[in-house]
Amino acid sequence: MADLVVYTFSPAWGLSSSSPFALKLIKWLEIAGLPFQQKFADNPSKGPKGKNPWIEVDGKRIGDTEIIISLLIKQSGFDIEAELSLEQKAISHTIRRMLEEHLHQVLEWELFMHPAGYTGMREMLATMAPAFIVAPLLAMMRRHFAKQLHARGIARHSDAVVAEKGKADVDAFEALLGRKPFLFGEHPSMADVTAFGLIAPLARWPMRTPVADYVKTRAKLVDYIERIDKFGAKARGSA
Ligand SMILES: N[C@@H](CCC(=O)N[C@@H](CS)C(=O)NCC(=O)O)C(=O)O
Repeated sequence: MADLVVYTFSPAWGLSSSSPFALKLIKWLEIAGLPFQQKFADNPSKGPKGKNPWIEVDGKRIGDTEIIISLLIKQSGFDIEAELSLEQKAISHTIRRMLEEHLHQVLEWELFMHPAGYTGMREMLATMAPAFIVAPLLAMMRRHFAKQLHARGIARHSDAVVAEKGKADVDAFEALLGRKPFLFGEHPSMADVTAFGLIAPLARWPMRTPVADYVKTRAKLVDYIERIDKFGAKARGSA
């Protein structure tokens, strides 16, 4: 396979990136055992879809983890869900959509709208950017996310309702996981690597936001995230 470069947000909270979608893609690549180089790009507007992450392969830039992974499955022949039944694949798809299209909104809301998340983001940015830029950059990011999250719907609710909605996703996911090591048994599926992307930041970040605090009380879920974190070959090249 041609050289693969993965552009992601910088590492955070002991994770290889602060971006849930980058964590998902990197975990999939690690499990596939495909070599890649991770480069940091904290401005998503530089990506082909204006979102992070994206890849560069064969001189082409490709955005969106679903499209990227479909392409890499075709190129490499590795399919993480090859052993799953059609029904299991459908369940995996449904769980992934819940996490990506709903829990992701709650996560962004906690990072940019909740005061504890916002303060934590300010501290994180202060380690990455010159001091004079931090306040205006963060204010710009908050305006951007306030608009986006209002358009998507989540920011129209009270803080308490957003927290309940996020916790409902966490509870549903935990019930589906049950006592299994991964959702469909001994090997992670697409839904598991997506859960790693979405839930690991909530389990790891130090900010006291409601859904992240809740995740940290779910011992089984925290163990599950640690299990996925250790799963897969370390195929990453130097940053
Ligand atoms: N469907 C996309 C979603 C990517 C996405 O939402 N990325 C977030 C970071 S986790 C982003 O770039 N947000 C910046 C923005 O929306 O302006 C994928 O699968 O890659």
